Amino acid sequence: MKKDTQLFNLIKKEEKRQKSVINLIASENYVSDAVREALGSVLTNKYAEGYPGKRYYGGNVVVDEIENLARERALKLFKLSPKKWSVNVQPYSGSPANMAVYLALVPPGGKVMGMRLDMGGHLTHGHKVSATGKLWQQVPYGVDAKTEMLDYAELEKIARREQPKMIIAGFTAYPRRIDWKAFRRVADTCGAILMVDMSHIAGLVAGGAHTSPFPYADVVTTTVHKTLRGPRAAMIFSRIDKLHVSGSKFQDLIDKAVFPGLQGGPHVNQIAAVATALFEAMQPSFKMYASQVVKNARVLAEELKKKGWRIVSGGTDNHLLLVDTWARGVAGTAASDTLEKEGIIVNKNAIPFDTRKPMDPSGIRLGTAAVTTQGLKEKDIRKIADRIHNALEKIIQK
Ligand code: DSN
Repeated sequence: MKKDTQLFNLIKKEEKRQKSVINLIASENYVSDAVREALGSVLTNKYAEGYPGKRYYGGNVVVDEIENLARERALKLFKLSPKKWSVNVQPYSGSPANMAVYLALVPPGGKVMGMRLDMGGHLTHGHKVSATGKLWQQVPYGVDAKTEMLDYAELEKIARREQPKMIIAGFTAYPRRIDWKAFRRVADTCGAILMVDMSHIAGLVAGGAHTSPFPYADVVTTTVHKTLRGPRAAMIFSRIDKLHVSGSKFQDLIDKAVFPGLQGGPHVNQIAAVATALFEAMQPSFKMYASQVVKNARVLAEELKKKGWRIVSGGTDNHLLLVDTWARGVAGTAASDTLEKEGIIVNKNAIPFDTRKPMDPSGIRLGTAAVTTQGLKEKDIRKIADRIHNALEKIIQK
């Protein structure tokens, strides 16, 4: 067959781009060759609708072993007993994973309490442009205006007043430690299910650099491709001992919602790559990685602060930080475009109580997961902070 050099060259070009930039996109990372090998393996040829031992297609003996291995490793990595927790490793990515949990556990039109998108939540936490906000009713919450951090007493008030069926804890742009126990208390004030979406910090939880939500949550969703450094994919964990008001097990409702409710055949190559990433995250070196990610983010925040940039909430406890560039007259788009020209890739991002529009908000979001994978340490991060500062200063001087 004729070789598709056009596409091959584009992939090479993107590979070169990825290698030549400083990637500070908080939700990205660089996977290992082993993860990419699994993704590009013959497993992509296989249909496997159903679950291990209960498939609609023949020829799934090996695939069953692969999916079971991914499930075993997922539970082991997060120190979960298979007697207490179940995991579904079939979601194609984070948005369908979250959607599946809603479909499984909350009747259409029911209230779900989630963080507002412009305060650090995710579209699928009930935002009106997402199907989750059209099929369910979002009870929004945000951060405190002064501290720019979660105010759990305020959350409790909202939960008591609104009586949501489910509360979602987990964020895409929240730089601070999350108090899972406080979220449990909030959920218990109104008998809500507590769903944690730990997508951003899953790698930190796995590596012991953030407290685990599992002792407090009923359901935990996560993508695999952020700090966890796996392929684009997601997982849904649910407590086995928890019964839904309908009397069914959470696990059964969630499995049905993923397949056949929302998805068709699972991407077996992706599940194998998830298993590979979970294996890698169990190695002692991953603990060091997770702790270095946090150290690097902290140094980046401190250095930028010293140079006069306002960091939302005053700093960071995890892998990301938000810089309020507008405080010095630099809009988010100008900041991210200028940095890209300097070889530093970030994303523009709304800051809490943003007065500017989402397409050109007041800040940028910076994360250290990808650069830490490349081996960067505090001294390198200080140099990056200098480069960011110098580039942004140029805009102010214009
Ligand atoms: N789009 C992801 C992020 O950048 O945080 C969340 O899904």
